[in-house]
Amino acid sequence: MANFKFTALVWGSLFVFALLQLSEAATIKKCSSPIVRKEWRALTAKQQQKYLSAVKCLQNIPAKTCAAVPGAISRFDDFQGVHIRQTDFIHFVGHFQAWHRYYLATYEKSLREECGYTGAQPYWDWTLDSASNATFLAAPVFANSAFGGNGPYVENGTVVGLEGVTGRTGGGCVPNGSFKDLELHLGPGTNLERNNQCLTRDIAFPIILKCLTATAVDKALAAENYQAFDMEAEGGTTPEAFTYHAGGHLGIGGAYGTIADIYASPGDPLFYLHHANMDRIWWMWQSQDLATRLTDISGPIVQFGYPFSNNTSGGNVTLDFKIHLNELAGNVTLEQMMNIKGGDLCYDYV
Ligand SMILES: *[C@@H]1O[C@H](CO)[C@@H](O)[C@H](O)[C@H]1NC(C)=O
Ligand SMILES: *[C@@H]1O[C@H](CO)[C@@H](O)[C@H](O)[C@H]1NC(C)=O
Ligand SMILES: *[C@@H]1O[C@H](CO)[C@@H](O)[C@H](O)[C@H]1NC(C)=O
Ligand SMILES: *[C@@H]1O[C@H](CO)[C@@H](O)[C@H](O)[C@H]1NC(C)=O
Ligand SMILES: *[C@@H]1O[C@H](CO)[C@@H](O)[C@H](O)[C@H]1NC(C)=O
Ligand SMILES: *[C@@H]1O[C@H](CO)[C@@H](O)[C@H](O)[C@H]1NC(C)=O
Ligand SMILES: *[C@@H]1O[C@H](CO)[C@@H](O)[C@H](O)[C@H]1NC(C)=O
Ligand SMILES: [Cu+2]
Repeated sequence: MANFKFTALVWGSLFVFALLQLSEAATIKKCSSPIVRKEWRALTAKQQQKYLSAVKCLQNIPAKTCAAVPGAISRFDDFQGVHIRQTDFIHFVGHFQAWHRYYLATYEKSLREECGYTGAQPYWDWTLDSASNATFLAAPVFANSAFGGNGPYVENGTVVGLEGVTGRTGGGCVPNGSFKDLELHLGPGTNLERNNQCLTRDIAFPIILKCLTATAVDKALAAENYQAFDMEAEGGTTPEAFTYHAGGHLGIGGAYGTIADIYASPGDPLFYLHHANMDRIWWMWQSQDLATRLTDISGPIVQFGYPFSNNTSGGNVTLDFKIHLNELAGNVTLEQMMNIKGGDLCYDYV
């Protein structure tokens, strides 16, 4: 009798288990335990070091894209190379946000799967640092134990960002922090041949004080539809029209800094923290009305369709528009990138 009950219990449990499996398969790729992306300063010192070590690991394992990118040496270069190759198709377009969301998730996946990182991609909420020149320089991301600070001032360098930018203060090789000895291999601009360079930064405070503020973020969050949101996030191409996307790139990169290079900017490891913050802001905007905003996507397919004009003569993006990351990851539709906790993505922000 006891034996029968036991057997019945076992078969009963197996039946329930099988049902659970079936319902799991029926729901496509559930995201039940998303990894959690946190602000840089919310990580413990140990977690910060683990992230930095994982990035260094990517910089030290061999490239996979050499056939297309002759100068690529490391997996870190692979990512930079894909951005260089796609720059003219992924900025000032309707799929700007989704492309960068996919790019970051793939970078995060490489850190985890190829470099043993167990955390999530951190973000940098620069609004916490942009009150003044001094508070900005004291931002934890610029610490010696983190990404290092500005480059020393140089009078004359190679312009990769904004020529004649007002208030530039650096331009030289970043002399401290985890990446002071980083050797970049690609760029400047569209160069995909081997060209060893250091990491440079050229902080220009006027852009930072204007663009990396809570006011700038709130303006984007108040947008009524995706296109208006994205136009606010991407801003224009002149200092008067810069918003927070350009604010991070040209405020930190100025004229001569790596992150100011529209093509080769992912050479600065801070790129990924700036863009994680941008992605978080998109998610914050979506989260205000998920029922509508998980499917709200539009905007020109051709580069510079905005800001100058809403030029959709090359077409508008829709949910079934495809994006890809060359050799790094396959084609996905914008629909697959709309939900950070569904489809192909599984992460969250705190
Ligand atoms: C890093 O070097 C720059 C340029 O010399 C300097 O301005 C900055 O204060 C240094 N940062 C740290 C944390 O030492
Ligand atoms: C800056 O350097 C470039 C290239 O070395 C040179 O052609 C140019 O004259 C220099 N400009 C100034 C203002 O020193
Ligand atoms: C902040 O830095 C800029 C240079 O980027 C400089 O022109 C300005 O005077 C500085 N402001 C203060 C209050 O130090
Ligand atoms: C482009 O579209 C945006 C958002 O829909 C709108 O605010 C803006 O006025 C339009 N610009 C032009 C030049 O039509
Ligand atoms: C609009 O985009 C097309 C490419 O689709 C381009 O040829 C044309 O010059 C653009 N027009 C304007 C006004 O920017
Ligand atoms: C793109 O969308 C805009 C706004 O909805 C519309 O005015 C335009 O005609 C569309 N263009 C194309 C090529 O579908
Ligand atoms: C990805 O999409 C592009 C453009 O639509 C297409 O040419 C290519 O064959 C696709 N690749 C795969 C693996 O589906
Ligand atoms: Cu980009």
